[in-house]
Amino acid sequence: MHERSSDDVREEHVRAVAGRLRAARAVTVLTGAGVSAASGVPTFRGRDGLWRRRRVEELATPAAFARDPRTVWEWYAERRAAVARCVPNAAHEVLSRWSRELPGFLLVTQNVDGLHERAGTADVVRFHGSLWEVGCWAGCAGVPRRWRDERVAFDDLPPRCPSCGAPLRPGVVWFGEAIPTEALERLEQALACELFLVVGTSAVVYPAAGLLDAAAARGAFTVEVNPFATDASGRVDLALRGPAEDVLARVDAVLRGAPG
Ligand code: BJW
Ligand code: ZN
Repeated sequence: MHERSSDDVREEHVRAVAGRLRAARAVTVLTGAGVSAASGVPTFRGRDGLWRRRRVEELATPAAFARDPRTVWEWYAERRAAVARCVPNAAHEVLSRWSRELPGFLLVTQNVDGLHERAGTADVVRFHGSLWEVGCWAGCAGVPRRWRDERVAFDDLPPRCPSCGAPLRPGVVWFGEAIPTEALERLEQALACELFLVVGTSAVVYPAAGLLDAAAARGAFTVEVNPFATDASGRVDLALRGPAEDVLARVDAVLRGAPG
């Protein structure tokens, strides 16, 4: 199913990462869409990343929503329905276990699909919001700023604010919008780590992509897990060139086995 396997990821590198995971007092993992690829969730910038021949940079903006909320909502409604049919894969499961078992572990995700949460990950920092939240586009005072909404079918698009009737907006972060305060408040903790893993992201979207350099500047050892080279590849201490669900499972097997 995958174009690449982790067969060409050297065992000594897998062991090196497991050793660092075991020894580190604090570990941060930044994930992107590639972590959910094996669950069947399309990535943004791969071959399957286009929706009706549009790029994410054209759809995921406040201006696109203001111009045509119905079309933007059609994209989100389709993605909700698709993600609802997906289940977490081995990468989510391993990260969930680490979040519960490794001291000082923190997961920061750019993903909005909720699969880390469904895998039972403790304390997920959501950098780009959630597909499963909405807010009032008019920002009216009659409703909270964001609330959970798990509908996968809508009578009419865009859905409307129950208080003022303005369109509801997806609870995600679009280009030009600020990262949620709750996520920014966790940055100090996220960067104060000894090991920083960047998994399944093209590392082109900022400020998320910059966390890697900020952690490295503070002394973290940095590792990339991705089947392909990315913007981050030249900036990490170690690149494991394979799919997350495979590479992380291998690291986890070493971690759980006899000390190497
Ligand atoms: C596998 C795999 C497998 C495949 N295993 N891997 C410089 C500094 C700071 C900001 C900027 C800057 N230059 C430009 C900016 C602005 C902009 C930006 O970064 N633009 C760039 C495109 C140039 N950033 C913003 O606008 C951000 N906000 C901001 O800067 O605010 C400033 C501000 C401050 C104060 C007040 C107001 C404003 C916001 C960015 C929001 C991004 N939002 C999106 C959409 C979310 C909603 C939705 O989902 O619809 O987030 S865009 C989209 O990209 C989504 C993703 O989270 C994000 C990252 O994508 P990701 O996860 O990396 O996916 P892909 O598809 O790119 O990559 C997948 C990878 O997986 C690939 O590498 C594959 O190889 C790999 N893979 N299978 C492991 N099995
Ligand atoms: Zn409203």
